[in-house]
Amino acid sequence: MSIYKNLLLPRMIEEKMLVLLRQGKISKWFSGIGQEAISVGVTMALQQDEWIMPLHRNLGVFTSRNMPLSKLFKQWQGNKDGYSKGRERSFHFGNKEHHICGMISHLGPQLAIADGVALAYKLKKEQKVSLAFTGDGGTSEGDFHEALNTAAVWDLPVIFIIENNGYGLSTPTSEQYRCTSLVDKAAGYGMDGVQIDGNNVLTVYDTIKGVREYCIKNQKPYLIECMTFRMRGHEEASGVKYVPKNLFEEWEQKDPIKNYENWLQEEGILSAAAIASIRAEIKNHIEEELKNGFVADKIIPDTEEEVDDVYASRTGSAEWLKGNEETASEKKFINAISDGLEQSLNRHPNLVLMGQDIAEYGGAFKVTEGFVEKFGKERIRNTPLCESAIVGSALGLSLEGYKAVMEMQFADFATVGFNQIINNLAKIHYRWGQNADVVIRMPTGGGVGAGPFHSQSNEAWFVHTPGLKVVYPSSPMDAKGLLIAAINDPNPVMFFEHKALYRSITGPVPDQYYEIEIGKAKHIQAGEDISIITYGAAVHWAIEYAQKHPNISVDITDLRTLLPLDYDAIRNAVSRTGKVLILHEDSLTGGVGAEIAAWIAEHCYTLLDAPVMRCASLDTPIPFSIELEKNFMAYSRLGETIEKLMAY
Ligand SMILES: Cc1ncc(C[n+]2csc(CCOP(=O)(O)OP(=O)(O)O)c2C)c(N)n1
Repeated sequence: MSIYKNLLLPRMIEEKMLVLLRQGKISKWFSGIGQEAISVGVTMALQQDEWIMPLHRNLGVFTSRNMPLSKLFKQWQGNKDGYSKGRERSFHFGNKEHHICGMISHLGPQLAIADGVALAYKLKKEQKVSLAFTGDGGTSEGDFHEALNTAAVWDLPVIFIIENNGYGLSTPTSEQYRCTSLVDKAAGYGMDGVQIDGNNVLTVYDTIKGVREYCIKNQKPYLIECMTFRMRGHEEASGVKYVPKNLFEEWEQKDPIKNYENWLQEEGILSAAAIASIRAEIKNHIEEELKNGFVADKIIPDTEEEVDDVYASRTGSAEWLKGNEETASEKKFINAISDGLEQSLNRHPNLVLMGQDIAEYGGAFKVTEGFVEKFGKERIRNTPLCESAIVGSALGLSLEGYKAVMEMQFADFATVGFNQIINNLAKIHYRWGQNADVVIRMPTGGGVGAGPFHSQSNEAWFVHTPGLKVVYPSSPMDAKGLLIAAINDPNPVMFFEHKALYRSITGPVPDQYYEIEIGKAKHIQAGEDISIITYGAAVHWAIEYAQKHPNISVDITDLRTLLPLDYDAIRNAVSRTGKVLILHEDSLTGGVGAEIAAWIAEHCYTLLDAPVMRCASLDTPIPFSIELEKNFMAYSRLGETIEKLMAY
């Protein structure tokens, strides 16, 4: 009976939604009519507190988790009292209380989040699984491969559900894949799988129950291909012209609700009268909830609230560096980072490190050398070569209260995890209030003749993304304190470590655990002629220049954090000399310097005695040959730029 009610509810809601759509009361609708048995059977077979990663046709997941309909209606209308304060459409939202993680439009990224949740269950030794959905179209995405492979290699209790409804928008499966059945792919990952009738709710329910037990007992993932059909267009505006009519006729006969109703009647479980009465009851429920759902105040935008909600607030006290620390040791930049990581691992038993070759090998730069012996393979995790899945897994860990630090082997490789960083990590708190407690370490920069794909400065890509924090230390003391602060910050932090500083820069590093506040610049030295505002390795270029040119009095500010910028420090730097040079290793066009120059022009105009100048690297890819690389680097034009500025 509860299965029947749960199955009927999303169908009847959808039928109502289609009417409301025609009346212009809701904006977009992706129909799951014909596929309900999958969402409902799956959700009912799991425990209420096991995370599900649904997609756009999985209304039955939301209703079977008993989300109040009135609030769902508010969500679909873009109302403030929905699940996303009007910031997200249709099913692009989640809710921690119901253990549902909302999708982003890109589909595939959902899958790796389930890996991270399953990893958390595994580490906590909980008897639980996570479950993620994909369509047949989504199986062609790299994210599908990465997530399944990672789950298999890490022996994670995840259930992957493919809803094979024959089409990805208008693309039939014949143009989507070449294997006979999608479940055949399971073998390639070394996992088991099964293909089932997705239109039979009891088959779905029983299969998931069994597979759930298998995943928990064997600590393994499992792939289930549910054969089904989409009875309406991709979304309501897209029509169904491209689908042969006979398919609709054929699948109409296999309608999951009609068939289950017939079965219930044949078995004498429900009479026709009982069915009519359940339908009437659900209809009334929907009408009632709709009434409540339409009682909603219009959104009055509050800019402050919009901006505030981009980041999660930090709770608990911080242990700032006070300057009177009792003991300090001279350390290389790289050792300061290791120190910060090690102390954080001791401080937070829920902190997990992930990255390629970071365990026994110690990482490409040996930052985590010796960690696996101290903290074990579970917390110091070698990953397969799949940046996107690991960023997604880091987010999944965060859903279950873990902290994750991921090492990009080189900052350049963030490109293959870009979508997860930019669209999942950065936006999730604003979208539905879930934080992403993730730090991504980014060994960055050139100067070591490593060519175009091991030397890039790509911080500006991330500075442009609300929701991220971007930290870029230049000294060993700052590196340790800022890294610890980044790990304590509940938001996603991109932590840039200039590779050329790793072993060339040494400085005093307090031995104790301490934090340096994110978002605060440092005044490196006072001067009267020009102010250099800079960060990273370029701080050392500025210091060196000043030392070699005692005739010029150079004021130097190290930004330390690029998002958020310390505007007070920038204003102070401008006011000290009236002549500003912004210096960075990144290329000129669209670099962080452009943003700072624009801000100074707008806010510090009266303090200026000269135009704001920038010294940056060439607008070319970064070349391999040492001579070409030197020519590329901003450093090679620093002297002439300062002379120009001095001439004003
Ligand atoms: C990365 C990406 N590319 C393209 C799209 C546009 N798009 C949205 S849904 C969809 C088809 C998805 O098909 P499938 O995975 O089979 O799921 P279904 O809609 O059939 O349930 C496409 C191409 C998208 N959302 N994301």
